[in-house]
Amino acid sequence: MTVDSTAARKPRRSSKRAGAKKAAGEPELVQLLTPEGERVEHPDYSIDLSPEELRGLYRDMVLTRRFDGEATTLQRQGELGLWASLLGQEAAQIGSGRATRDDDYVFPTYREHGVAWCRGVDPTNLLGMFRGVNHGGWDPNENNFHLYTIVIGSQALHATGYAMGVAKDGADSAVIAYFGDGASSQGDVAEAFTFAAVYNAPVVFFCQNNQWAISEPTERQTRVPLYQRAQGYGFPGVRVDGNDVLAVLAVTKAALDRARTGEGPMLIEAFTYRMGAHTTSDDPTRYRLDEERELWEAKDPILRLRAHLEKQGLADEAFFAALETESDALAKRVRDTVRTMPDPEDMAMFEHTYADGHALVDEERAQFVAYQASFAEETN
Ligand SMILES: Cc1ncc(C[n+]2csc(CCOP(=O)(O)OP(=O)(O)O)c2C)c(N)n1
Ligand SMILES: [Mg+2]
Repeated sequence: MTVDSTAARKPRRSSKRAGAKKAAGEPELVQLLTPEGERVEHPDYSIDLSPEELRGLYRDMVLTRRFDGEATTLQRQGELGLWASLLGQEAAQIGSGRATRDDDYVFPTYREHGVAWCRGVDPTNLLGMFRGVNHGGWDPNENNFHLYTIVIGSQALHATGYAMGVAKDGADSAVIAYFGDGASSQGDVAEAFTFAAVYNAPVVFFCQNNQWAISEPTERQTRVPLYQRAQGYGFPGVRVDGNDVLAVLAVTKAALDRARTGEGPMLIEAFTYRMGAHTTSDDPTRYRLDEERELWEAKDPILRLRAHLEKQGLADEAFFAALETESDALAKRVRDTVRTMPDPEDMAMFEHTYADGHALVDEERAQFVAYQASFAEETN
């Protein structure tokens, strides 16, 4: 796979160019694959993938969507407490996830199931947390993929601090911090931008602008396109078509390479759409119109790569059929594993907050013991 990474070093601002799509009233975004599945060139970012690599990206997106759909179903069946679907954001996550190197470090939110997949985290590990049977579900250092972070925006600071450490170690790896459009309003993200800029930290800020922060639209977060915020901090920002896996891969690879070679942070705004609910606890019909979703369905990240593969004769029916079988097997494995996950010990949740214990935790443990005992009394 070859990616031209010179672009991120010298961002250009030509207004008319192939591959730079502009919706009415919106700034241009980097695009290498149109919604119809046609390859277009971009003067700043290019990519040259083999048919096998293209099929690989398609496979990643299909399996991720299937896994995500299965998780939503499991929640509806009462097997998970909650699920945050990534439906619609597969290209943003697979493109950026596949751009990372093994020695890079990833700081996700709670929705980065596709990135986790690229990093080699077993999908069933993600579900343990949403079932409430573990405190996170995986060892962050095994795949350089940090634990899911629910406190909005806080991982931007963790990533920046980690990247400052990477630079001090003289390592040539990079760090990537994921966050959403809503998180961009958090103080933690602003502080992370400042520290990253001033210390020239090797961190890429990857903002998935999925147009919504629960029920708040992006226009409640910013008066300028989000990627332009970077300019005020002194590092480059770029908006990429977040439903175009090729463009996301090229732009993220360039940004990570740039960070690795000591050129500091960069902000990527992946312009995409949350096709489902915020989480399974949310009902988006209360605050947005079906027409909006339909507009975005026409830009579906998976369908456009499929169209490209078919038009170019890069994948045959046997490939798609085999992938369908593989998807079914993944869904079955996920379902079977989740249903048989052992429940944790009642008291386990008090064990890992402090290494040496804490008076408040002791008090809470005692309260919980009393609470549990109250049930025992009732049934006796
Ligand atoms: C500090 C903090 N404030 C509020 C919340 C509640 N909350 C959970 S998700 C969310 C919206 C996040 O939106 P965005 O950053 O756009 O990410 P998305 O969910 O769209 O991926 C909020 C406000 C939280 N988890 N943490
Ligand atoms: Mg959002």
